[in-house]
Amino acid sequence: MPPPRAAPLLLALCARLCAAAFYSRGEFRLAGLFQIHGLTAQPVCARRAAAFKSHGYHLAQTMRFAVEEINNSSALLPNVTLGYEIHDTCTEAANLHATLRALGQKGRRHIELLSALQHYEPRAVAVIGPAPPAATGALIPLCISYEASLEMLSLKRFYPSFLRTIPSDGQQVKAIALLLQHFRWTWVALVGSDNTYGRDGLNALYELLATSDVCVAYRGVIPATKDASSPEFHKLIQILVDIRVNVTVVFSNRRNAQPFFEVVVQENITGMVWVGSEDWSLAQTIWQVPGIQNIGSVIGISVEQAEPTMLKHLQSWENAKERAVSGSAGSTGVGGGNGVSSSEGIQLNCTQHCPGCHLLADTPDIYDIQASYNVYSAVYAVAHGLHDLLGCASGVCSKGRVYPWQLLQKIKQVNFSLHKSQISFDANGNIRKGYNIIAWNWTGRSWAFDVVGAFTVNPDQLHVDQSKILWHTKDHQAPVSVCSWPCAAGEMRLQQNRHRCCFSCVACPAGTFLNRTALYACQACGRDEWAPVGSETCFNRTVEFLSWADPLSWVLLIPTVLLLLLMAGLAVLFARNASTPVVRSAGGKMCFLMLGALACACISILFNFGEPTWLSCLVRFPLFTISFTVFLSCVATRCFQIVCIFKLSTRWPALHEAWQRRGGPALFIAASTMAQAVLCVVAVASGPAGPQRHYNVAAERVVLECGAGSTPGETAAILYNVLLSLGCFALSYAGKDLPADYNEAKCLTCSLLLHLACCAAVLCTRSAFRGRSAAVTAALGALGTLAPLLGGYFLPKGFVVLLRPHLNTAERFQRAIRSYTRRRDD
Ligand SMILES: *[C@@H]1O[C@H](CO)[C@@H](O)[C@H](O)[C@H]1NC(C)=O
Ligand SMILES: *[C@@H]1O[C@H](CO)[C@@H](O)[C@H](O)[C@H]1NC(C)=O
Ligand SMILES: *[C@@H]1O[C@H](CO)[C@@H](O)[C@H](O)[C@H]1NC(C)=O
Ligand SMILES: *[C@@H]1O[C@H](CO)[C@@H](O)[C@H](O)[C@H]1NC(C)=O
Ligand SMILES: *[C@@H]1O[C@H](CO)[C@@H](O)[C@H](O)[C@H]1NC(C)=O
Ligand SMILES: *[C@@H]1O[C@H](CO)[C@@H](O)[C@H](O)[C@H]1NC(C)=O
Ligand SMILES: *[C@@H]1O[C@H](CO)[C@@H](O)[C@H](O)[C@H]1NC(C)=O
Ligand SMILES: *[C@@H]1O[C@H](CO)[C@@H](O)[C@H](O)[C@H]1NC(C)=O
Ligand SMILES: CC(=O)N[C@H]1CO[C@H](CO)[C@@H](O)[C@@H]1O
Repeated sequence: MPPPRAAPLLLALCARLCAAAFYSRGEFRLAGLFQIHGLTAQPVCARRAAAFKSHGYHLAQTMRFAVEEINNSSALLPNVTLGYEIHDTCTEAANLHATLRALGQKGRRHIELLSALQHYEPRAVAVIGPAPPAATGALIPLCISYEASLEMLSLKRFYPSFLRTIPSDGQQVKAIALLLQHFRWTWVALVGSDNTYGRDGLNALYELLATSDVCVAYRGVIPATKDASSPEFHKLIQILVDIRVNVTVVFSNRRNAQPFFEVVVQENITGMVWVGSEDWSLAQTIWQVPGIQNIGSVIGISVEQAEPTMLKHLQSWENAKERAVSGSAGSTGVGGGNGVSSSEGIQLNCTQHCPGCHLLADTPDIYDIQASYNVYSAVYAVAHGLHDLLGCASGVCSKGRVYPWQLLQKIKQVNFSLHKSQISFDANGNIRKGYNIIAWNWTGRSWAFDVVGAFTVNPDQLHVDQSKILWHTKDHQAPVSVCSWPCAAGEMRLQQNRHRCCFSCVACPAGTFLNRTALYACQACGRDEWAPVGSETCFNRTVEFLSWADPLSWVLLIPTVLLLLLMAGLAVLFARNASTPVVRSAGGKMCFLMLGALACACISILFNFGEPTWLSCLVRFPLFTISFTVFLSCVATRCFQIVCIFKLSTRWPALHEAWQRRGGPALFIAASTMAQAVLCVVAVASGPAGPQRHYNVAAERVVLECGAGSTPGETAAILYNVLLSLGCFALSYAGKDLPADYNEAKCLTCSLLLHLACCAAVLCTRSAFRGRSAAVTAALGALGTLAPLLGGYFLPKGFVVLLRPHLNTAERFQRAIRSYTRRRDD
């Protein structure tokens, strides 16, 4: 990249104006660029009116001190002497020239040599300067800046050989963003100065905040005028008042911040928190603005405080120098110190004031101290790089040629501790260094500041001690700056306008929850979960079934077991008295089939308890229905037979004989059972088998049931049993006038009625009860069916067999039949 066309002209102008102010010989020379003379109106450095810049002077002194200290040191660069040449940059144009001059190759004109960077050996191995001049950014082989913080300089594409010992503004922006987030200030205004520093800083901050939960209510530019009465200022302040923010970030340099705060004071703005960028937050010109005490709280970013030991050494060294100067008063040249002499005559015009300059310099302010520590670090970084490059670690330094590009590589890798702080550079050549967070303190007689926190890099972290901040608020608590107050727990934010921070609150509906990491939408719960209205979590839905441990299970199990025991007892009793007329009239061997069927039906009740499984679901319904069909079929044949004996056998004896001989009862029972079995198979096959989870019965429960509930097949099977019962009912009713001992009619009719009522109840409530209650009703229904039938059919007979043996004789039966026949014949 060739230098811009204007450069030769500027060079011609400046070459005669500014040049090395101090220099010292050495094997390796460092160039330092400092603005020792300031120019305001005309770019003529030599004017006697040239303002003396104590800031630049302090920095130059620091560089001399650092070089001397390294020279004196036996550990760093042993037996190697460093030299320096310090140029007064005076102006931007002179800065360009001074840079080129410092890098000029011995004996050659600087413009030519720019073509062969690889082989060129400049007079100085490195330049320590305020900033790489814009035109030469890419050309300087090695430049370390002590005060250029622009984030743009991190772009290694444009500034490949640029390093700095001041943190980049990108870091500062991160620190400010973290600070706003720390205090939960989500409604803030940003104003920046109208220059690269302010614009770039504000842009970066704006972009960073866009990804956070902080909203920028307003973003403005401080007018570039120094005139505090300008209406633009008042308009800006008026906007800040109108948008009702309590926190304003001022990313500005000190020059532009001063009139801004003058207007803030004029407009009587109080009760605002001002977050300051590093350039103005400790600047004297700002805190000296009259009336600024009342503008609210000022919290600022400042470069980490310099190590005090270095300052003490520097000060005593300077004092020693000063004494030496006053000792040899009137001597020519600059400083007159050890190894320092003025160079050629033309430079004198630039430094004419200098014999007395240190006397003009007032005590360094905090800003000077930080910058001088940056210069000090830069010199040490170069020394450490050189130390590495020359192989001094082995004890002897090889004093060969040093090309800046070699040195650059080494400096980028340095990692050393300097007065307790660690110094190293990141990939972009920025020093790894954090910031202090400071707060203004007006409680004393004059302005003071407290360090209230720190921002440390790698990883980026902010630590703030809130108790050290003196807030302007009445309750001395951190002020609030929000657009909308946070929603209550479980309430979703409904954005009101283009700002995310302005919202209304809506409770999350049931079945959804608010994830605290996504506050703008409620999220649906999983299928096995539920949530009430306005919830922040989902709860597991309980899986519902009738468990064995349920007290209701016990209530149902006890009668079931008793019933089973009763059946067993009856079976034993009947087996012992199998030949008695009562047992024979009850059906003889068929009694055992009936009792067995009832027992099976009773056992099927047990499958209603516990978590439904494939087996229990598959067995439960068919076992009960088929067993019950067997029982009802037996009852039906019994009733039919009794009716036959007394009524049919006399009227149609042939029919009765055929029924008996061909095994009519057995055939009927088998056929009826087969029919029911087919119905059951259809019922099981038609619906989904096995346990099913039902999700829409209740919000907080998952109902675990067999199958899909009532299928048509099941209903048909139940109806078939109802039909059978009705048949039994009709038959037993037909035999109601038969002899009492043969006649189960009264009890049986009663039990059948009870059974039918149970069936009706079960059929009607099938769809009303789900899960646990469905299992309970099923068990209850089965018990309600089985117990009356057992009681109505077998208990009276058992009672007679056991307690009324005198009624259980053949004679009594004969008599009964005879009396019946007589009655009928009458
Ligand atoms: C370097 O050593 C000389 C002589 O020993 C001493 O006067 C000077 O103050 C030292 N400089 C620094 C910076 O320590
Ligand atoms: C430094 O130089 C002196 C004399 O020139 C010599 O005696 C001494 O050994 C050297 N030290 C190192 C570490 O090179
Ligand atoms: C600010 O206060 C002063 C004195 O209290 C008053 O004279 C001045 O008009 C006020 N300025 C504004 C803009 O309110
Ligand atoms: C310094 O500048 C003045 C005029 O500004 C001039 O008269 C004088 O000769 C210059 N001195 C040197 C040493 O060039
Ligand atoms: C520098 O060295 C220190 C200790 O010697 C180490 O903790 C730190 O990680 C190093 N930094 C880098 C960037 O290598
Ligand atoms: C600013 O602070 C006041 C008083 O502390 C408070 O009432 C107001 O809501 C705050 N404004 C914002 C935007 O937070
Ligand atoms: C909330 O959202 C985050 C990120 O999207 C996710 O990691 C987390 O698991 C969610 N929390 C809940 C309870 O779902
Ligand atoms: C919810 O259920 C899941 C698995 O089903 C289990 O891991 C989790 O611990 C349960 N959560 C609670 C709060 O019980
Ligand atoms: C600038 C400075 O202090 N230079 C000195 C460096 O150290 C050597 C010897 O150690 C001296 O000769 C230089 O004057």
